[in-house]
Amino acid sequence: MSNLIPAPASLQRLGGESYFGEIPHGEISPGGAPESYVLEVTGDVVTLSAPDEAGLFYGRQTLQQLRDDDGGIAPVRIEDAPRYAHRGVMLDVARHFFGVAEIERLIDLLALYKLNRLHLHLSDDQGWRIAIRSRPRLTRIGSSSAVGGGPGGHFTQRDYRRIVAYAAERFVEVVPEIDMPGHVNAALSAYGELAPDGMARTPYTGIDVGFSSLAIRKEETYAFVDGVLGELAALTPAAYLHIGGDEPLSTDPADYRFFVERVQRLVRAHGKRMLGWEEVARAPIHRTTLVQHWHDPQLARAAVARGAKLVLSPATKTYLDMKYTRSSELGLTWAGTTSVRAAYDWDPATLVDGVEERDVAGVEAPLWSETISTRAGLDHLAFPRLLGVAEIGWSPAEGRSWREYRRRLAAQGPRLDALGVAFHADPSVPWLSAGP
Ligand code: TNX
Repeated sequence: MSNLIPAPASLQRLGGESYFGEIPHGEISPGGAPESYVLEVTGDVVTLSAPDEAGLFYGRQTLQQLRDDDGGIAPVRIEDAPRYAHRGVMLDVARHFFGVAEIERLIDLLALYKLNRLHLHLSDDQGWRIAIRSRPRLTRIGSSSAVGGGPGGHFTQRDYRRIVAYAAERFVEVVPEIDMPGHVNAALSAYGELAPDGMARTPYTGIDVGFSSLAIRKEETYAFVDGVLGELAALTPAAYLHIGGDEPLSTDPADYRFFVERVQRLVRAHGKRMLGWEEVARAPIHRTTLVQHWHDPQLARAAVARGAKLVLSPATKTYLDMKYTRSSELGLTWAGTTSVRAAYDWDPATLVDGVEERDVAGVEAPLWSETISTRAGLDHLAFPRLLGVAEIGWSPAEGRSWREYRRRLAAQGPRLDALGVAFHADPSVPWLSAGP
């Protein structure tokens, strides 16, 4: 069934009185897919069972979504399971920094819509956002800049652990990204010896990409990368470390392949799997590496040919930083404009020729932050488009249609209002008013 309630085709309505009691925790019962659940509501009782705690959690989320305005839940039976294991959002905290409170609020919203990955883009040309004990200048120097010259900021390791724990309580895994070998101006402002010419860079506050690179043939670079990845691996319970790898426009192609292969070995030596933007498929990647498709169908096919699976983040559909329309105030347009409909009206199994359902680990919506620095800006770009991506990640393709979805999305308006989410009330959706 769908994760935006109610989905008419996929839940079985039962007769009788509504249920007004508490929502139970539910019971673990073996069998069934990970994160799945079965629930039944009658006037007297709710039964909820799942093979794991995540499934119980999602069952409770559904029950909450089923409550009507009077607090009742109409009798129903639901058997529900996610289509993909990876259902994510990425937040770029490097171009503009967002602090712990904003991240925790975002995690709450992810959990409500059954998203289970938060990918944090922790470094870029404009700022380095996570404290690394062995390299104190990364944050002392590298975190003080941001796009447009804002104040910057960073997470202490304690902050990061707190985010990871908060997320885990809501069955969200944090995937940290250190973007390399390009997008490293902030790191080079702190440790000039890592630059190809050995010269420290000045902080960067613009939004161009592709001008920086680590020195690929210096051993010092791998000591640095190993130190950073080691600390991150120790802080991160999730299976994956994201090494970026996008837009290596200032790195020689052979050097790039050498770098990715070497860093992949470091990731694996720290007991993790590698995740990288699609460009990493140019290198001989391992089949346990996940490749994040954003743009180029050929690289997606190259990744699959190497036996790797894909996280689908097509820029034309899932980039939450694209403007809704030409007249939107916030956002970029390099991939075009993305309507609420366009963000929903696609299917992972048919997105890229030569990429089949079995090649897809999941979907992820990236929110790059060149044009946003506030909660309101984040809300506006992410909502409601993120809900569409969440549904694509969870629900089967059969029975999904924009005509039907837009009505269920409309019903989320009052809910988002109640949560204080400053969503974009796009005119293509017949929003319900928030009530009297
Ligand atoms: C491309 S897509 C980037 C980012 C920008 C984004 C803006 C990708 C892996 N890299 O560096 O922030 O476009 O939309």
